[in-house]
Amino acid sequence: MASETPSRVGITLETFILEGMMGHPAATGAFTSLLNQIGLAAKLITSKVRRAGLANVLGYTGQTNVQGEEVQKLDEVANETLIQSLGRRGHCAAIASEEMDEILVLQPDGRARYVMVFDPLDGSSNIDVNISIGTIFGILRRPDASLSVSEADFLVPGKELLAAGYILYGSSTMVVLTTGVASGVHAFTYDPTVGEFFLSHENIRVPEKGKTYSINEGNFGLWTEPVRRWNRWLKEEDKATARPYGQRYVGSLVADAHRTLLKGGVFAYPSDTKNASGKLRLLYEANPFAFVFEAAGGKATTGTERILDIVPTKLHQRVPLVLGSAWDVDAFEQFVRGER
Ligand code: AFP
Repeated sequence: MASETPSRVGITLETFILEGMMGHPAATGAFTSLLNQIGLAAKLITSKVRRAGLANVLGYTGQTNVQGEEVQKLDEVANETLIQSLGRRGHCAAIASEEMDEILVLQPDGRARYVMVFDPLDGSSNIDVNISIGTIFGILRRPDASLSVSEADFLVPGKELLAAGYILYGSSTMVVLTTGVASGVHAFTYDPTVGEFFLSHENIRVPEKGKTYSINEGNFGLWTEPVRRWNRWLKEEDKATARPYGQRYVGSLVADAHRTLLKGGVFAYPSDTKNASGKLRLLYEANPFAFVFEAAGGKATTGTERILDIVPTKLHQRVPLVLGSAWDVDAFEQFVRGER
């Protein structure tokens, strides 16, 4: 009888990474070190996020606190924390951040073979109301490390990602990480009493079909007709397909996508008359999540095209994003094609 792989639930993020991300060929010392630096940044940012509510006591952002120090905006703090953590070991040649207009070179010589994309604090308009926010990241290998690092290193399709994931600052802090389909998606929950992330959700699989949808429904009047028809269809009664679906929308991609990853269903931010190319950013939001969802057995599309196939033309490119359970994403595409 074939023996089952023993569960690793309970091991620390650091041990998990050191064990080689399940034999991923790219898991060299440099790559594992980079992943560990993300773990470190997650600890540093979470400690700042958890004190954010005290900004009201210590001084509002942009103002001077009782110690006479300028209180920095939390998304800037998260951005700087990531830059410092990733710059420390010299393995990251450059970063592209949602917070910065251009790439930032961290290591100009050819020894650094990786670049990173991130949205340091996504959903930041939710900070003031104490609702979940997150950090999203992706790691790419430089096509040719002997050339000077440039924007071209970042303008590659999401299917080239070596690793991607996010940090969710929710009721607990969680790091969700994957190096692709072969290694699966794993979540690590932070124990603040010992200052470690522990593997809590091993090999996450998105349910094949869900029963919730997540969308800013206030945009109904701005959507295209196929999107409106899909939305009305979700609310019709049909026992066989578990409709009507429930509606859940936080307005923080990390929170909405994380729930969709665990519970199934569909998250959508389609194009509309206000945002002709959608609202979310391809490099910092759509690609890392598409990589995570595909590695967990789900799908991610613009409605007409697989997200991970898109060749970016600029750093801050926006894209319509629909991700979730395979059945639910397929249904959205069928509406767009006029098949339903
Ligand atoms: P903020 O970072 O400005 O709060 O935007 C969050 C976000 O980029 C993403 O996390 C949400 O899914 C999406 O925007 C919400 O957009 P709407 O407010 O238009 O629904």
